[in-house]
Amino acid sequence: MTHTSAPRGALLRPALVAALIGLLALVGAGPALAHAVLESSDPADGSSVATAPSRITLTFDEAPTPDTATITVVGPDGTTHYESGAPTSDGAKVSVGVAPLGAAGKYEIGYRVVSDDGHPVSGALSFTLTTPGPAAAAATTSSAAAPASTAPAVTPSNAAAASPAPDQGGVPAWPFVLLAIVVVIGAVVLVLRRRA
Ligand SMILES: [Cu+2]
Repeated sequence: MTHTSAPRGALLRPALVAALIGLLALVGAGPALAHAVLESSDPADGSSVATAPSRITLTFDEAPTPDTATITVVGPDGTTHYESGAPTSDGAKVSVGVAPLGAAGKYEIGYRVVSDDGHPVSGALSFTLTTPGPAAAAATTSSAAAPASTAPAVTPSNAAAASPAPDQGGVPAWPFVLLAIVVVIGAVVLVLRRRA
């Protein structure tokens, strides 16, 4: 067995060298022909962050054409944009400012750059904000104050049930409207009786 393996190895060697040369040629030609590819990001794709980032940075394997990038940051509601200002290019890094984030949840980052070879490259990634951002604090205080002022403390059980789901504010509102109508009718009846 050892006698046959030696000549086989000798015959295989030129083929292996040829294959390696071919591979090196492909690798060498590769980056010149390929588009820019996103290598990393800050925050990282799929990561969870407790503190809202003030800036999003995308790092490509090669420098995209400067001033061709667009970066969007869309909040958990799927409509609110948080990107702020025009993206800036620094070699292979493209970044954009981020406005104060809102509710905790998944934030989608969309990007589009033009490769050095002229081809547009686009993609999407996301990160999850685990703690509501500064913009959410203002929103929650205003929405928390709204049901407290409109709903009188007549039925504490209703108020307690309504607070965990503020988006269903329309459901607990009608008993109070009904109560107001009853009170008005009662007052009218009392006034009419006194006059009679
Ligand atoms: Cu290309």
